[in-house]
Amino acid sequence: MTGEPQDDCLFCRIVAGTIPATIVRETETTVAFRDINPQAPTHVLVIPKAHHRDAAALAAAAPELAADVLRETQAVADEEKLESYRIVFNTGSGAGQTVWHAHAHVLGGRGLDWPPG
Ligand code: D5M
Repeated sequence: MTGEPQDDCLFCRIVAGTIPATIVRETETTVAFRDINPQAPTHVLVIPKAHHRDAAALAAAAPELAADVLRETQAVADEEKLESYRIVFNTGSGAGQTVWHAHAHVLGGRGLDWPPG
């Protein structure tokens, strides 16, 4: 069920501490950790602690939590001293989503092309 921890969800396990991650920030409702396969000098994922399968489900079920995630992306950008950066929510497999727990990518520290691939 949306919002409930899922035993088979990688990011729920990171929230629970049963899979290690390099955590850079944590709030009551969110965790931010370094991506295991970084695509830029700074590549941090910000997730809600509650399980929602993607950004659309998160925004529909828990808009205040979605706002917490967005606020945390900005806190990460500040801490990492990023002047320009990109916030990405890959939503759906056609957009490259591979982990089905909503997450924002914070990418920066290099020039970023537009449009993305
Ligand atoms: O992004 C999913 C991202 O999750 C992808 O960039 C790799 C990252 N990932 C996968 N496993 C881990 C662990 N264990 N720690 C940190 N980061 C991880 P998507 O938008 O779904 O393609």
